[in-house]
Amino acid sequence: MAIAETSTAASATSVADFGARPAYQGEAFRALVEWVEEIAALTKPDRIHWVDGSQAENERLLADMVEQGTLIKLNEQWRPNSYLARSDAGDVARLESRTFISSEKEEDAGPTNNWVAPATMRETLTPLFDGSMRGRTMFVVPFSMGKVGGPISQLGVQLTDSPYAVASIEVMTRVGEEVTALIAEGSPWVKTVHSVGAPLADGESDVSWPSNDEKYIVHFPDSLEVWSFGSGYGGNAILAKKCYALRIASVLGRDQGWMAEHMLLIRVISPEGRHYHVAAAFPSACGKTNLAMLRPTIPGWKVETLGDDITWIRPGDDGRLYAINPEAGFFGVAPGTGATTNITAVETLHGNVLFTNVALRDNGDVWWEGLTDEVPEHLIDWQGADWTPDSGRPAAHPNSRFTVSAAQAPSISADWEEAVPLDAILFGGRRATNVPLVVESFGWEHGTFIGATISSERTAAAEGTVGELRRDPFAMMPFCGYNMADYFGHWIEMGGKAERLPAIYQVNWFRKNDDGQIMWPGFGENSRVIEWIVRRLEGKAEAVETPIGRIPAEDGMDLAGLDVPDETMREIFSIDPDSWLAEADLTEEFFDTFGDRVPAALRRELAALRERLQTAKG
Ligand code: OXD
Ligand code: MN
Repeated sequence: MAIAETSTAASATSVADFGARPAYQGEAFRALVEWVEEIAALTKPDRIHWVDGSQAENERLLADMVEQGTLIKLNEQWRPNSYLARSDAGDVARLESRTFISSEKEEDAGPTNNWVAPATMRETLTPLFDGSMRGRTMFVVPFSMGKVGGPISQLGVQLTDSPYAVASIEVMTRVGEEVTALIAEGSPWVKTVHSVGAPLADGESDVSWPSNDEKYIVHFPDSLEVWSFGSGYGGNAILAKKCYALRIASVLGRDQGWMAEHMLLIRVISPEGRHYHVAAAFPSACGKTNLAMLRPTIPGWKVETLGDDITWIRPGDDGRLYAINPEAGFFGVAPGTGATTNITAVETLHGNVLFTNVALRDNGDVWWEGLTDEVPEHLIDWQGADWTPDSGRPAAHPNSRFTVSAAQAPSISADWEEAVPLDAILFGGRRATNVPLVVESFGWEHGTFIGATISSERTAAAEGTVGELRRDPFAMMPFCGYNMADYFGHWIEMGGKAERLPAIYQVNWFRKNDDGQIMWPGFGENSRVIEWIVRRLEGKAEAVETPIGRIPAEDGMDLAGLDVPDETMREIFSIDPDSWLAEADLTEEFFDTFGDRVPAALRRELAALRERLQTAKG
């Protein structure tokens, strides 16, 4: 096969330069071409298509996928320029058990990651990728995380045999010629290789969602590469997202003095018109998109969206930390997104959306649980079967998704692609017990301790007793590309890299009463917590010191018009030293799983917390 040229025999409507290799000269571009050739020699695709990111190319890809049966075109009247994909039933989510950090040394991956030595892993992967793209097109997708050429941005190239992945990457990142131009000029870039692992024999017809039962999502942090095999779904296939923007980028950040975080990013505008930038880390399925698109219930306040999932942070020249959302789109969970929970997201999805595994309405539009209060009488479910409300199963897969451009959100900031100075960082988990609605840390090291101890109860625990805690430090448990304890150390170190650090807060929307009911109304009312935080930043709100941090003084938070009894508010903020001491023991056990790699500053924070709790007990 002639690698340098694109076959024009793909279809009768091919134009000569569709997918052709761009004509750059020079060493840097040659290195890219050589790598593409090397991977093609291994994977043996029928064709190579260099993606230019143009609209015409995108339209052609989508049309080809409709013809092939991978995509269903939705009714233009209800959902213009939108498509539905139905995945294989065995390929519906990120797979943490098949995700590997193949660093040279096992201790550099740490106890929270699956580790296999790089040489052994390459011995496993090479035969899998050998011929894995046969009968298919290999797409070369140059992408930028962050605006092309931006000061915090990074480049990558994904080779993939999945046109669905190409269409998704085009929404989630900036794809195209401008990126190739930067690579040709010598900008560094990261190599990512993806195959659905379903080669086609001569004349074999394709299925609508090709994949392989065997799956690997592998990161080589020492050579800055990602290799993903067997899955076409989400983070397993859009390698720019979790694989690059978190796992590989966390390694780059460690080595280069910046941070890659699993955080949403918002701008809060006070009634006086002042701007504050807040990043927030929550474990998956804790309402990140809702906070990213918050509609404040309190008059005069406004929240603008900058990002919903990932934030990259770098020290600026002025002594502050600056943040960007490296992504260009939202890959959000559909179920639970509705007019009452997140009307902004619903409005964002008016058109130009790639849906995956949601249900299809009889009118050619989509539906999922929670979109409307009224449940349609008949649907085609995510697997293509007839569905009625009596079917006894969800119509949309619980992890069904929308892929949509961030620019489409009505709440997006006009300058959302620019870096913003960070004023506050929030850490939240889903805690039935112990953790009050909001706590202000005593400073960066205490805030780092709070981030390192984020957790959620595994089961509904009785009030006052700590249940088994599922740890998710910094909400990065599945996403840190190196030893988590070293990552804690990197956070401590970053505290020395800026003169004016963001203030750090712990929040918890999910505390329950004795009857097991969540006490705080959440959603838009979370703006009251944001308001208190901003007023703290301005030095205008009162706080009281407790052993675990500072909480709002009585009457310190604006609760006007809120229907939560004083008694409940007291419970939401109550701190039981005994229960916290028990939690401190669990934290020590958790730290011990990392042995002596946990930074001394965090051990000190734990000791200081225990001391404050003992003092409070008297
Ligand atoms: C996500 C996740 O899909 O965090 O964003 O799981
Ligand atoms: Mn996420």
